Amino acid sequence: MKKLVLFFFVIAFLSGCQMRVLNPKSDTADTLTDLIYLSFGIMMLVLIVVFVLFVAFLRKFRERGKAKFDIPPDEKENKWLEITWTLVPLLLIAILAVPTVKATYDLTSKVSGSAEGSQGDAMTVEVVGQQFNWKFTYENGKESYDELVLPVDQEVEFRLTSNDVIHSFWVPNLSGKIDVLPGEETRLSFEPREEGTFQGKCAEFCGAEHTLMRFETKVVSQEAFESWLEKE
Ligand SMILES: [Cu+2]
Repeated sequence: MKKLVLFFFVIAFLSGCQMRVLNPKSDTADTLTDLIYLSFGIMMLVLIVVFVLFVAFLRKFRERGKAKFDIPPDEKENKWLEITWTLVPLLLIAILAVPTVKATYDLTSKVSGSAEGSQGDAMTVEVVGQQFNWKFTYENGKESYDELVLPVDQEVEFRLTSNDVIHSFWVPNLSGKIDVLPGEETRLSFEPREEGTFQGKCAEFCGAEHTLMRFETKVVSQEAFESWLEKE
């Protein structure tokens, strides 16, 4: 048992686990992280109830000394027990489903809303994924490779497409994943709320050098962004 615990900590340490998903730095990422905590909470609730009952039953029905434990007669029907174990999972799924569906619609309408021009203040960045790098094109035509620079506190809408195979655009601190498809445009939007450098990557196995398909997302002040944008 001790070895198993040690093994777990060594693996967790060596994996360089950074928990970026649980360290949100944008409005979109906040929503997603809340959902993770909610589902984790429900899971822990179920886990604790099951384990407490498990241990309680083990104690209650254990064999004591030499006295043999009599197997009780089968329970044929128990209306209230059956209602309980039907309703409780339904209730838990409802608690999880309602905010999940709401968040999904909110995040989708955020993007499709700006397509109709109702969110005129969002900045647009065109993203092209290709084996094995990322190209970002800004509104003034400036291009950058594997380096995404964004102003803080500014809604950004990404329009993504691929030059070859299917990729997936992912900055764990800032947003969920979005598929990047050849011959089709997908969209994603978020508003970074803190300056800093965040690791981005391709989250869809796309070939031999897929692991090299990383990029840096630098969230900087509005002024720093303007001067970067004007720089050749
Ligand atoms: Cu890729």
